[in-house]
Amino acid sequence: MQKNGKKFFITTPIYYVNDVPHIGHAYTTIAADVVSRYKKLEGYEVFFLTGTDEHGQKVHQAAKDLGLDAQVHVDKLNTRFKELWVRFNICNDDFIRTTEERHKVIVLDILKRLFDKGEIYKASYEGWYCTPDERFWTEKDLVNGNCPECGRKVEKITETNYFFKMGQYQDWLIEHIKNNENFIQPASRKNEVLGFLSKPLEDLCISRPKDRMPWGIPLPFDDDYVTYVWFDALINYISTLGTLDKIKASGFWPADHHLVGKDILTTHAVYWSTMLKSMGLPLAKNLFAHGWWTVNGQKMSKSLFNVVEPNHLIDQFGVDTIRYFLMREVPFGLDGDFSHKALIGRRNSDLANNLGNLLNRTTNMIQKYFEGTIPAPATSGEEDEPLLSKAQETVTRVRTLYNDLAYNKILTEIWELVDATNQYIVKTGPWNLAKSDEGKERLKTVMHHCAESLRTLAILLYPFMPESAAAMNQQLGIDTPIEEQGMESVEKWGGVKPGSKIQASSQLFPRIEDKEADKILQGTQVSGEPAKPQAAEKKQDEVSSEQVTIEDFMKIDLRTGKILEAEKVKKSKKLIKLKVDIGSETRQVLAGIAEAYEPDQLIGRTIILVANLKPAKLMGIESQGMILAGSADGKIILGGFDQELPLGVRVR
Ligand code: ME8
Repeated sequence: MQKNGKKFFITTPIYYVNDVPHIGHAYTTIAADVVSRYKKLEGYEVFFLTGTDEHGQKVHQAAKDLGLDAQVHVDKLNTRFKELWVRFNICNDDFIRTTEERHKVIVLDILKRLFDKGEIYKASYEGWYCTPDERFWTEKDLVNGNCPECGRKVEKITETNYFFKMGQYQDWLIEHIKNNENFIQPASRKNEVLGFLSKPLEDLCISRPKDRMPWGIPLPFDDDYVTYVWFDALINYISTLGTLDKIKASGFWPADHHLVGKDILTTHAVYWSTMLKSMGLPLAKNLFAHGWWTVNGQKMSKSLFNVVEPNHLIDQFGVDTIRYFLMREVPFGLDGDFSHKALIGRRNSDLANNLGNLLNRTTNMIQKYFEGTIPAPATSGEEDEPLLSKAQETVTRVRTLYNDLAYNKILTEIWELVDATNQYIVKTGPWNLAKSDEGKERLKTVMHHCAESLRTLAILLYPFMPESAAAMNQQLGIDTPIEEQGMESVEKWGGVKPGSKIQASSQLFPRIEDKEADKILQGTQVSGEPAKPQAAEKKQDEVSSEQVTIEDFMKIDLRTGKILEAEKVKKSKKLIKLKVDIGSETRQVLAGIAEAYEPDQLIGRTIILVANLKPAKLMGIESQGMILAGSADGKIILGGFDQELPLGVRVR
């Protein structure tokens, strides 16, 4: 593949490490990965940056809640992001952490330069502060007295702080946005930013007094303050490249795309743009603000428990099904709802039925009619031309659609080629052609075209589903990896080599059968949380290789309790009904321990109760918790303590 000598720089937000990553973070990162991979196929030298935002109040608070030193906390949590990106096959070229020295020195250098230039000044300030968003608002910004961004309560704060002279750039910024049509996409978001800029633009408070919030980069000109987390974080997009001289020399700045969620568009469009202007650097070419995912209709956020845990989803569905679903289901820029039902639907119809089937039937027929060797085309027919021109049309359209990051339209186009190829098979009827010598000549062409269409599809799909595309390439017996074939190889039809040997393999996208689908859906119905992966169930007796965070563990409320009453449940061999005192209340609990304990043995025992387990009915009787026990060789033994503890004590 020819390199085109051009550079391309794309970024995701750097994510807060106040909690573990969720599917919303994966969404932006996968979207950036798709474009990176595509641009590489086009011959660009790509630089794809992601990372973690490790300073500020949110992160400080999260560490405090866990009783951890902030640095220890961020060192631990950033790996959760890194590991997830490996699982999702994210090909980022750098992962920047704002607590790294290489980032801090650049932030300090920029602050010093701007201070020396008179772009930063000290003043006393009274304003409304939204702690979760870490932003100051003026009275007029508030909506019904609350934060205009997140709707939460704000508190009045009077403080002396340092300010960046952001307001002076208002008119210039409005002009820039108006003159550069693609600077902010989608257009609706651009209008929102212009709306925001129609009110007077205040200067930006860029410091926090250390005695209120110590977790940040100390200001180089006043040790009593740390840098405001956004001023620090936004600089990641250039600190990755080094000093100002290096940034200019790198050829990667200005960035081609900053991908962000709509929640952080203003900070990028307004804070970051004015910061760059004051530093004398050009603005990024494009800010794309995508929409917001909800889960089963509910708002997803790290502080809510209805988060879709991406590792569980990967265990259940595989990486490429999730990458495909996220990019296909919702137009980039609009909000979407993540539902397991829709995910299963996409997997079964688009991936298993359409694409998977096309691959299977093609490789099977080449196996059957040509002993697994891709034939050279022989006699042409009138059905060929529509397929060939469809493929060329698809390549052209896909290339254009990447300019607008129209992922779902790109995939729709690609699936039109999948459909056209399936129809080509129906129209040409290989099974009939195979019946005569003349037909067999024609069959060579038909099978060649099907293989070529699949090769083209593999290349077009590679940015979205790299693993599956590589598997398709391999099944077609092609030795050259997709990365080396590049987009130029699909500009012309016929790249698949006659004589290549088909590598038969298992189905790429097995259907999720109804029974399995029901099981998955049942596990996600109530809270929107994913079902436990089956692999974990099978390995009950092994130490789980899946790690949970301390936060996950702390969601389980374990309490000491005393068994007051115990009686066997009629018609059940295993169940005993218990009355358990946990200090603040008495619970009715069913335990499957009747084969191990007589009711009388249990009364007066101190046990450990899972106190926040959702009540469930067993044999028509409600159980309001679960008591902990272990078992070996089929013998059940209740958990307990070697000394008495008061009732209702939290067990950790
Ligand atoms: O804002 N739907 O970090 P953050 C879609 N550190 N995307 C979502 C999402 C959802 N429900 N939830 C999160 C920060 N995202 C700052 C950024 S950049 C210099 C500093 C994605 O951890 C989306 O990209 O809160 C959103 O903008 C980002 O995660 C916010 O991540």
